[in-house]
Amino acid sequence: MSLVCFPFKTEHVPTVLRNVHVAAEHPAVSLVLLVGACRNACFNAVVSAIDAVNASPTPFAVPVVVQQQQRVGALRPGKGDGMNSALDYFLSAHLVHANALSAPLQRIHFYDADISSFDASWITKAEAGAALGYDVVRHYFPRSSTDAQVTWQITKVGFAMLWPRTTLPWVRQPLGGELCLSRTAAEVLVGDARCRRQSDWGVDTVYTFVCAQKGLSLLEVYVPQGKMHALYGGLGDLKTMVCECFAAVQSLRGEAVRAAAAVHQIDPAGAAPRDIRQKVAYDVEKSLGLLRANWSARQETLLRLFGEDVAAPMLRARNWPEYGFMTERVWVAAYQVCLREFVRGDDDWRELLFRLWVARVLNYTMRDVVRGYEYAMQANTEMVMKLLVQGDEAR
Ligand code: GDX
Repeated sequence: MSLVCFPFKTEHVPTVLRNVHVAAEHPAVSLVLLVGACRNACFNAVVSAIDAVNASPTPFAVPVVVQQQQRVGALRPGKGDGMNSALDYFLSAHLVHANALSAPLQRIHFYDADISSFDASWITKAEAGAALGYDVVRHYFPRSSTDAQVTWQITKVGFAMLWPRTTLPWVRQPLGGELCLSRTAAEVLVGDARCRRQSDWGVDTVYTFVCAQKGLSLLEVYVPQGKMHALYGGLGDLKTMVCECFAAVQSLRGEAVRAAAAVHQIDPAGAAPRDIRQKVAYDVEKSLGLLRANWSARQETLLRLFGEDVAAPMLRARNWPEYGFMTERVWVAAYQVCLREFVRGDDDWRELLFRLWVARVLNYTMRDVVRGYEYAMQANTEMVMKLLVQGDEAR
């Protein structure tokens, strides 16, 4: 039997409640856990809404628990603390809920709380994969060509550069917040100091990495309807995520992963629906202004660590939004400098890394996305493939 966890911070409460109903009514689910970031207005509203259902003539059929996340890690308290708290709860839930649970729970599912396209099929697909014996089942789905730019430019590039011969660069959505772990996989993650420490957005990167390094088997299941959820405005909304996901890759760079140690199967994808193909995931005009914002004299000095092909146009971008220079080749070279030099807690480094990434996303948007959905998605894939070949040639 399974636990479904929704980590949440500030979300539309009716959407959260709808998703709780979906999970609680699923025949494979014995417990639903909502892990809130803090006791904010959303947290209180979720507690009241759950209490109201339980006091009604049609209460939930399984226990629905709302908890504030524990402080588990050592970095910014964020979604990582939420997920790690949920794993702890999962492992001992049969002791806390001895009346409702006759045995230890076998699987834990994670879903972002804000998915408006969430339905029972997400759980059913993951359960079917887990029943085949996979330790980890991850969901993947069609995404807009301008979405997932933390995944493509930060995580996939880093995984391909650092571990080209492993399954890591092939994980479709390595940052995805929708996944199902067997009890064995949960025990592996709880027992790993790197996962416990990662309290911020880097948690998805580290979970994905540790699962591959420890040889856990992985199935990626396809969700054709995609993930409809609250979208961001400008790329500025992603600054913290960019820096924390990059820092997570950087923190792992000295680690060894055995080539193709783990079983990894991918359910084939279907054609992306029209609304996803046509969606522009971020506000381009708003994002252009980011290239000019928040410069400091020290950042200008730090730019000297990069080649002239990065430093000169970045300096010009203080006055005029230049991004044409940030081709894949230039981005890969800049990424390597950042891997060596970036300092997680240093605001100037965070601004600089973020702005380099903005230039890269704008370059990709104006050069590849404008040529159509297939062209853009192919460009993303080819960027990763080229790195794999280069990694191999460098051996
Ligand atoms: N408990 C807890 N604590 N929950 C949080 C926190 C936190 O500090 N911060 C966010 N959440 C919840 C949030 O309410 C939502 O349910 C979920 O975590 C995801 O957050 P959201 O702001 O919707 O993230 P976004 O931008 O949609 O990114 C998600 O998808 C990315 C991806 O698939 O690429 C998120 O799951 C990322 O981890 C993932 O990389």
